[in-house]
Amino acid sequence: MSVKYFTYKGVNFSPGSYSQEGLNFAENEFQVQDDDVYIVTYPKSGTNWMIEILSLIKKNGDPTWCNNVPIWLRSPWFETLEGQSQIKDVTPPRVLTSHLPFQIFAKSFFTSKAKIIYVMRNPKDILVSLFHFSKMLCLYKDPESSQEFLEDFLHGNVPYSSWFDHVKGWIQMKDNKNFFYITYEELQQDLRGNVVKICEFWGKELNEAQIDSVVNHASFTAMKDNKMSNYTLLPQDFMDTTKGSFMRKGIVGDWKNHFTVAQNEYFDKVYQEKMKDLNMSFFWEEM
Ligand code: PPS
Repeated sequence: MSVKYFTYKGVNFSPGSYSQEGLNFAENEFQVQDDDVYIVTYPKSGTNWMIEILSLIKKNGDPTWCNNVPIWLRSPWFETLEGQSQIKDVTPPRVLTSHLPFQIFAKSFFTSKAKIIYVMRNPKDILVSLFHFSKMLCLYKDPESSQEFLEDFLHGNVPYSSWFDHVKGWIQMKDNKNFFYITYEELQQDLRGNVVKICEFWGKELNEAQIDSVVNHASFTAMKDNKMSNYTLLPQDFMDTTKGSFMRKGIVGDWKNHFTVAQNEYFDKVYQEKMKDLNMSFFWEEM
């Protein structure tokens, strides 16, 4: 499908779900509440996995809410036009979602006591996930070839622009006590241990059985089988499930099945160049 992105303060958005006014509202007028928790991610980093985890924690491990209410209504994106109309129905403590980069995030957050959980993922796996997702979602440009998409991703010519800028922007918050960051890969390695850490960060006390329930109901299989979480309820002309599945593979390292040796070398070169001024290493680099 032919989609042309527009920019808001230099960041790409799709006209289908965003507008200049809506983004201006999200940045400058949206009122963050002190007991809000924000899931912030670059797209395809594990956003919905974290929504499911926090939905289950919010309900002390009881899956009834997750089994009956679509995931996007449980934790709307406050920068999308749909999300902005859905937020009024979210009961506190609100768990809200955003893919916004640091520099255009809701200003009122920075004077509040609200919390952010920032989820990151190996950008090579994000690229592969986004490539497949872009074929399904009417809001995103249909990729012509894997090589062209690689160039677009590395140069930030995709929705929400550059992964590098997103991570470098948000990671400045890493020492803030209201900011918790984690990777998709760490969630894969030890979901239970990280659910416990997330509960501590949020200030929620769950017993062992309740934590087990969070872990079981937030598994890839459970979410793939839950029509409230697997996005199959959306209309076909919005997300075309004949072209793929939102709950696609849910694994670490799928890039190895997609990248050529030359593409991998090129990606690594750009990655090293763009990340060299950031004095930290990421979990996926050590794997
Ligand atoms: S979006 O569209 O930006 O909100 O997408 P996002 O939710 O960030 O990322 C989608 C990818 O996350 C995978 N996913 C999971 N992996 C493991 N466990 C669970 N429970 C889970 N839920 C979602 C999903 O399959 C997408 O990754 P890929 O690699 O495409 O499979």
